[in-house]
Amino acid sequence: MSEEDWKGNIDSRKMSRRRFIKGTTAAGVALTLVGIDPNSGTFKAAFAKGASKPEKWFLSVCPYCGVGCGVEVGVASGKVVAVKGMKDHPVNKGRLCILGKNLVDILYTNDRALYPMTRRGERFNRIGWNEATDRVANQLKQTIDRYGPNSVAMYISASEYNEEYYIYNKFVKGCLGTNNLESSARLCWASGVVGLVKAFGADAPPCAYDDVEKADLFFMTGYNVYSSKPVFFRRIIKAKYRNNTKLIVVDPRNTNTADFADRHLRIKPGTDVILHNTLANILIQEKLINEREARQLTENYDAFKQHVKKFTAAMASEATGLSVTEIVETARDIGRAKAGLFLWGQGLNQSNIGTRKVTSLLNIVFITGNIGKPGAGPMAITGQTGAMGLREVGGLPHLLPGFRKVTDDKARDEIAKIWGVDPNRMDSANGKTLPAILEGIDKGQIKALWIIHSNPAATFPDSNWVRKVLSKTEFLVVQDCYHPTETSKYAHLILPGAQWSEKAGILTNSERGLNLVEQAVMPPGEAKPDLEIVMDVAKKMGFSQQFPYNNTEEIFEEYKRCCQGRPCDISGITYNRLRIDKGIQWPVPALDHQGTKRRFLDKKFPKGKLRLNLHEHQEAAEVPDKNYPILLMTGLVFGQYHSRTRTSKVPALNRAVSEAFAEINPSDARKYRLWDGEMVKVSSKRGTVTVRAKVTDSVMAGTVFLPYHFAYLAGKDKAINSLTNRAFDEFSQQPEYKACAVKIERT
Ligand SMILES: Nc1nc2c(c(=O)[nH]1)N[C@H]1C(S)=C(S)[C@@H](COP(=O)(O)OP(=O)(O)OC[C@H]3O[C@@H](n4cnc5c(=O)[nH]c(N)nc54)[C@H](O)[C@@H]3O)O[C@H]1N2
Ligand SMILES: Nc1nc2c(c(=O)[nH]1)N[C@H]1C(S)=C(S)[C@@H](COP(=O)(O)OP(=O)(O)OC[C@H]3O[C@@H](n4cnc5c(=O)[nH]c(N)nc54)[C@H](O)[C@@H]3O)O[C@H]1N2
Ligand code: SF4
Ligand SMILES: [Mo]
Repeated sequence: MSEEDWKGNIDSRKMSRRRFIKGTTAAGVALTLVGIDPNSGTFKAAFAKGASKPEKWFLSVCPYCGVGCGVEVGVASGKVVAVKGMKDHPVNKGRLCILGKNLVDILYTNDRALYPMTRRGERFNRIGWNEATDRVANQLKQTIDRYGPNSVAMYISASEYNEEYYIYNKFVKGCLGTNNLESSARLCWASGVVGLVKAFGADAPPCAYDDVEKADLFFMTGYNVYSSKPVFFRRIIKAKYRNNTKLIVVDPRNTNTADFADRHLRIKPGTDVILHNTLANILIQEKLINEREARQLTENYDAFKQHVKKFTAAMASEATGLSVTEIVETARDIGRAKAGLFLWGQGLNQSNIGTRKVTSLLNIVFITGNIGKPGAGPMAITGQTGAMGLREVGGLPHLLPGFRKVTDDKARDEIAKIWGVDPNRMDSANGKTLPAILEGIDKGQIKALWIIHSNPAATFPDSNWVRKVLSKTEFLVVQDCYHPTETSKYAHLILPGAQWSEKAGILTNSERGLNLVEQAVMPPGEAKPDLEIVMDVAKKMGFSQQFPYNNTEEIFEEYKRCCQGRPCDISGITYNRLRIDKGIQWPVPALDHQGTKRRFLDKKFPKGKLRLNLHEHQEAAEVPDKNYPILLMTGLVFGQYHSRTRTSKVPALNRAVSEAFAEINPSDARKYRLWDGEMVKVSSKRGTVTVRAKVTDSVMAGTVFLPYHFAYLAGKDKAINSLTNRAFDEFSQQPEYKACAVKIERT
């Protein structure tokens, strides 16, 4: 497939589909599938330029998306020289997408953070580890003595290993005595998880990737899987053509994913709750569901039936911009399916009503009985590679290990015992979410922030405001594997973290499967594994007893005790077992237990029955007006990742996309007299960026799409998040990245 294909050029996308279908008949499904995207099917090892032959291969997992593809890392003379997909790995069976395939290039760059550094005015000076950790320990201690434990916070990632989350948790909640341990999952899957909790009564992802081959319907909404999970998308498409599985895609944009759909519902942005409630109503009115079963499965079916009555197809058509026929036929497709998989992404989560969008989708899953059977259910594949582990270990301000809550007295006692800390030291109130932490700094309530493995100056909305807040933080520690990053620029202290392949740990993927990541090489310079840095500081603060570990395996063994008898029981997992059995899915209560592919086959749910949540639609926090007449949607592109600290170093990826652009509908281009390829100014009330116009009917008239990967390091006027709005979902506090008002002008 040509470059143009995934840049969003409509014509070439059509061609790719034609080519795909042609290939299906000619060369057979398997071969054709490689043709979806040459980079999602590669088995070949990628070698560093001029590298010698690997002397040894190590087990690993791709550090990018939540699919969690198994990787082997080839090492020669102490350096990573090759990467290949793991052939016997159940998730990817040897395949990698363009991101995973090019991992070698991210390691040996000239902007790796190699030494601790301290700020002197606008410059950073190298210091030793002893001085650096002394400083963190002293500053945290002084701040806590003066202002109390809740004046400090740690902000981590959802791309880390379970052992890392465990150490941060123990340090922040058990030793410092605050629950202000927050993670980038807030920006990513918070609404999805809160939705699951509201519906199931607990965080309860039920499905397995193997459900893909068992389904006869894929309902995929707000999810550009072609670009965001290429290896998984390949599997979806393969199943679709082999088994004739129907693919319905709901997306306002004409994405590459939508191009493969049997039915693409080009929904008016933001109106998903109306669509979902209407589909439910039609399913009920046309008797396409088994009401008796729905009543048995859910606790409030009759109230729900009453609630959705007013959502008629005519009303939904008006609100969503879809035709009555499209809506009714979609309901019938869902009603006819024997096993439907419902998959969603950020088009639902990243909205001021993200949780409502998710729960209204789950309502459809439940009333149609698409739960507790193979091939059916809500399949929540998180964005980041460590997101599931983060939830199990409790790396969030309301959780403790093993899906326990910080507000639960018994839970705190149980964990305090395992941690060897005084339970009275632990806070019984939820800690602060990232929006509240940043607000807290702005208001002077939070004095010290330690950021590990995240780049909020690039990725949080309204980034001009974020930069202002970071620059007034009294003590800001940034622990990253690169410097400079958008965020490290504001640090008082920079700590060099080892990155992927330079440290060990376990990752849980989106289907609850655990995999071992081995340390393949030593970190460069004086960089250290993130958890070692945190333990060094903890020990200097007087908590040596709590951190006696010699290696990550010992940390894992202690963490395991927190999971015994919990939904995520992993008593049957050891490092050694994971060297052989890849991707065992929790619960795994014993060593001879094979893991649990699918949950709830017995229809026994955490709270007995499932809950149908009754919600109304609400418009975005900021809607277009006279001055800012266009709706901005942001999202990802194939081949670039997040703030690009890693992917901007990879030539193969930069050949694909190396600059920011704005997809603009031809009618808007005419209106504002813009040419394809020229530089345009996109402004919101909060900021302005200058990007290249890409005129395409991939986006609807009155909307514009910008990839969010570009920020200040790409150029002063390139920070896409300087445009976005600081509006959050009412339940999950996830930002509304998919809607704000902008204007477009010629430069
Ligand atoms: N290449 C690449 N892959 C990645 C990442 C990356 O940065 N780059 N990041 C990873 C991470 S952390 C994540 S979270 C995932 C995200 O993966 P996705 O969720 O697939 O990505 P997005 O582009 O954020 O959003 C998906 C779609 O939502 C649509 N959308 C916008 N508004 C609405 C709406 O109101 N309703 C509906 N139904 N749809 C709407 C957008 O048009 C977009 O196509 O990708 C992961 N994979
Ligand atoms: N406008 C807009 N904004 C968005 C989104 C959107 O759709 N639109 N999507 C949101 C989503 S879904 C997400 S997940 C977030 C992502 O937001 P972030 O997590 O802030 O983004 P990353 O660029 O992945 O930042 C990770 C940082 O950790 C560093 N790093 C990598 N590996 C290691 C390591 O092992 N140790 C240490 N110490 N550092 C490491 C990287 O260099 C980088 O600076 O962005 C969100 N922002
Ligand atoms: S699909 Fe996701 S996990 Fe697999 S190689 Fe690509 S980015 Fe990595
Ligand atoms: Mo994400």
